[in-house]
Amino acid sequence: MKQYITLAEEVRAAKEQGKPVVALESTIISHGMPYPQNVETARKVEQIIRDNGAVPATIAILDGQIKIGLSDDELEMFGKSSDVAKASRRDLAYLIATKKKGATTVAATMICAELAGINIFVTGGIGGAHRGAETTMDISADLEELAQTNVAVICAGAKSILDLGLTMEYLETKGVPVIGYQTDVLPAFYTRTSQFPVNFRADDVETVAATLKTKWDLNLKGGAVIANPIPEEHAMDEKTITDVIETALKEAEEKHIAGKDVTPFLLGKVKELTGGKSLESNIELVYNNAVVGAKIAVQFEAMKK
Ligand code: PSU
Ligand code: MN
Repeated sequence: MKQYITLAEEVRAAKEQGKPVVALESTIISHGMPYPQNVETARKVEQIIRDNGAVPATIAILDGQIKIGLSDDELEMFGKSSDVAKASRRDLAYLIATKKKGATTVAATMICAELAGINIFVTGGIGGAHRGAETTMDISADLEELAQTNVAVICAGAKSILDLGLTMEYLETKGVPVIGYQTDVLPAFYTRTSQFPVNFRADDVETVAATLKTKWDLNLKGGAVIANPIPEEHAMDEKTITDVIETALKEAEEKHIAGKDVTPFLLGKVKELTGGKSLESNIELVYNNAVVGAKIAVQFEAMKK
C-alpha cells in the first residue's frame, strides 16, 4: 500500500515527531471555488493551521500517488487546471492507476487521511442527501464514508442545497455522531442555524477530542461530524440565501444536471446569484473551521500520549 502514498516533508517530519496533523481536501479548491480565491484560501488555511499548533496536509491525487501535503506549485496547479477530476471513493483506484489528476472529496480525503494515520480533517461543508433523494437516491458518498472511516470532519454543517433532515437521519442510521461546536443546532453553512438539533453539544475542544478518543478506543468504527457555525459577522441573510438556493435547484433540474456534477453546479450558481457574497462567507467559514480543527488536533494528539 505504501507504494501509493507520498508524504510531503513537513507532514513526514510531523508524523515522526508525534505532532498533530490536520487533513484538508482538494475538491473545495478545484471544484468548490474559483481561481485565484481558491488557491489564496488554501494557502491561508494551511497557515492558520500552523499558527494554531498543527501541521496541514492538503490531499490530492497526482502522478499515480496519493499526495499527503502539496507543494505551493501543486496547490496552484490544482487551483488552475481544468483537467482535474473530482475524486470520490469510487474514482481513487482508476485515477491512481492511470496517473490522472484528482481532487479529493470529503469521502476520498477521509480514506487517504486514514491511510496516512491522520484522524482530524477540516473542510467547509460535507455532502449529504440531496433534496428528493428519496426518489433520485442522490446521497453523497461522504455519508457512507463517515459511517466506516475513522476520521473526524470539522465543517460548518451542510448547505441547504441538501435535505438537511434526510442527511441527519442517514447519519443517525449509520451511527455517525454529529457534534455541535458551541451550538445546539446543525448550522446550514452560510447561516448559523437550521431547524435540526445536533446530537451533542461541545463547548470546548477538550470535549470533542475526548469523545473522539473514546469512540475509537472502543473500536466504534467510523467518523464524526464536528459542526462549527459560521461566525455571525460573516453569515448570510437567511431569506436571501434560501431564495438563491431555490433558484439554483430549479435551474439544475431544468438542465438535467446529474451525478457528480450536481454539487459543483449548485455551488457555482449560488456564487453567481449572490454576486460573490457567498464565496466570501464560504472562505471565512473555512478559516474559522481551520482554527477549531487545529485546536482539536492538538488536544487529540496530547490525549493519545
Ligand atoms: N459542499 C460544499 N463545498 C464543496 C463540497 C461540498 O459546500 O466543495 C464538495 C466536497 O468535496 C464534498 C463534495 O465532499 O462536494 C460532495 O460531492 P457529492 O455531493 O457529489 O458527493
Ligand atoms: Mn451525488
